Amino acid sequence: MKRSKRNIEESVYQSRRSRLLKQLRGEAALLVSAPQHTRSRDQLFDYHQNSDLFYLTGFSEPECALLLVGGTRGPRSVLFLRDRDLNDEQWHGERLGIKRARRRFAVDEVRDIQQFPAAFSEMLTNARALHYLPGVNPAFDLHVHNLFASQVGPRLQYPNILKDVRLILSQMRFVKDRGEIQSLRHAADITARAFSMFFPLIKQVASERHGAALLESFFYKLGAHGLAFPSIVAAGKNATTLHHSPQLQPLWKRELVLIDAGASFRGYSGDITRTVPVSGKFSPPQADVYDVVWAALQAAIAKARPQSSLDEIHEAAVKQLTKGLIDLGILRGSLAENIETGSYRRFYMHRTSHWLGLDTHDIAPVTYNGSGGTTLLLPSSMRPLISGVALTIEPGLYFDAKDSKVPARYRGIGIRIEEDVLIVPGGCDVLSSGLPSSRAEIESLMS
Ligand SMILES: [Mn+2]
Repeated sequence: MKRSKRNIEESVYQSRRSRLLKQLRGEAALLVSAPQHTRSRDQLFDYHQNSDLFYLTGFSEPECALLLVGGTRGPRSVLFLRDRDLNDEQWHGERLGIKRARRRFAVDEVRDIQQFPAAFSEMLTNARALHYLPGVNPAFDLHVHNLFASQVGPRLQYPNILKDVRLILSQMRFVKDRGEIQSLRHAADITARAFSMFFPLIKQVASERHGAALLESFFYKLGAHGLAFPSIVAAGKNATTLHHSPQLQPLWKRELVLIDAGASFRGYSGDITRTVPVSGKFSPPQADVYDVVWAALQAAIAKARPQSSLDEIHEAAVKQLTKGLIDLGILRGSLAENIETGSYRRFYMHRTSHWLGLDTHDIAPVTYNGSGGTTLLLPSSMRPLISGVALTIEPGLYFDAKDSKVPARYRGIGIRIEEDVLIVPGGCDVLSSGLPSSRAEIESLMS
C-alpha cells in the first residue's frame, strides 16, 4: 500500500504503534474501544473513545480493537473494526468500514470485528504475555478472561501472563509531541477566548445551565471539537461543591459564579476555571478571598519548571493559601503549625494540579529512571517535571455556608482559579494566558 494515500497524521499513529511494538519484545498488547453506554431505553450517551486506543489510531468509532503482537515471526499489527452496514448507517451515521480502513491505517491487517473472538487467541500463540487493561470494555474482558480461565492448572500455551498495558502507554502519553502540544495549545486558547466572550454577557444569564450552554456555544463557534468534560457552573454557595453540575438556579447579582470548563480539540483538553462576580464588581469579602487564591496561583506557577514536581507546586500553593487564611483571621497560629497539622484542608481539600492531555485528568507513569540507572517507583506527584508535560494549576478556597468557625462574611464563598501550563526549558508556558485572571482584569473584562 502506498504511503502517499494516507494523511500525515497516520504516520504519527503508525510511529506510536511501532514504538509500542518495540517495547513489547515478543509480547502482545490489546487495546479496545470504549463501550457505548445506554442513557435510557434506546438512547445512548455521547460516545467517547478509549484514550489509549485513540492515541494509537486516532480512530473514534465504537466496537474496534487493536492487537499488536511482537511475535517471533516479526511484529504484527491488526485492527479489528465494524464493516459497513448501510441499514445501520442510515440510523447511526457512516462507518469507515474495512475497505477504507485498509487505505487509512498503516497496519499489517484490517479485519472484521466479528472475527475477533476466533482470531484473538489464535494470533497470540507465540506471545509470552498479554498487555491489557481490564475494565475498559466488559465485552473484551470476557474474551481475555476466557483465554486465561482454565480449570486444570497453569496454561500450557502462551500467553500465560497478563500485564497492565498502562505501564507502557502512560510513559508514551506523558511527554507530548509537537502535534499534541499544538492541539493542547489550541484547546486552551479556544477555552480562554470563549470565557472572555462569555463574561460580558453574564448579567443576561438565566441560570447555571443557561450559562453552561452559552459558554459552550462559544467553544463551538471558535472551532472546538467537543467538551473536555461536563462544564461546572456554580452560583454562590454552590461553588463550595467542587464538581457542582449546573442546575436551574439563577446567578444572583451579589454573588460569585465559579466556572470550570474546557473545550477539546482533536481529543486534547482545555481546562480553565475562573470565579467572577455576577455584578461585575467583587464585594470586599469576595475580593479578600480572591486575592489570596490569586497569590497562591502565582506562587504555584512560579514553581512550574523542569525538575520541580506537582508536590512542589502544591506546597507553594498551600503555603500562600494558609498564609492568607491566617491573615483573614480564619486560621490561628503560625504558618508552619497550620501547614504541619493540615488545618487548611478544611478550606482547600483538593490537590493543586493534574496532568492534562487526551484525558482531562491525564495518565502519568509510576516508574522513573533515577540516577545510576536505578528504576524508582514514584507517585506521579513526586516525579521530576520535564519539558513537554502539560498540567493544570488550580488553587482554591471553599467556605461552607454553615461553617460557624468562619467569619460570617466569608461563609458560602467558593473560589478557584485554574490555568493550563506546558513545561518548557527553564520554566512553563501558560497555555490559558489568553484569559486574564487578576481581580482588576476580571472586573474590567466584565464591564
Ligand atoms: Mn482541572
